Amino acid sequence: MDRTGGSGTDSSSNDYDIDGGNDFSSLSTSYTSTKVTYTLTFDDEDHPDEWWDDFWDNWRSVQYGRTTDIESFYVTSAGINFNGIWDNDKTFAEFYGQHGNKVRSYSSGSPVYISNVWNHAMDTTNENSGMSMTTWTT
Ligand SMILES: [Ca+2]
Ligand SMILES: [Ca+2]
Ligand SMILES: [Ca+2]
Ligand SMILES: [Ca+2]
Repeated sequence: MDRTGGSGTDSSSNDYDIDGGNDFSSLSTSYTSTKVTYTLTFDDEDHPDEWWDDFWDNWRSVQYGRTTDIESFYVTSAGINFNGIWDNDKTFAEFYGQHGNKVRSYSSGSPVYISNVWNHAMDTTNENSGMSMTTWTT
């Protein structure tokens, strides 16, 4: 799921006003004998507050030389590993981007919710049942 722009309030009563242009753009997969890594690229990352979004986009341009957002998770026999990008069970418009650590059990076809929080923090459960969703299948 991703906000393609627009404003509203999430299920934790956090307001958001997203400028958009932050679509999920590509998925790459890499394999080792014990691990499959999924790397997702988004056109942008949009903070729920427009002022902070401009500030953050500028900072990311300087720091990373890009405004695209790249996140990854991986699957091993232990499960699906969201270390560094787990949503901490927060909802979309939480002020601070979330970077929790979590391993979830995995079964083939498990959905991954890739925009539970605006910074593309994710989980295998949806934190934003009141919001519209876009689904991709691989
Ligand atoms: Ca944007
Ligand atoms: Ca942005
Ligand atoms: Ca969660
Ligand atoms: Ca991000």
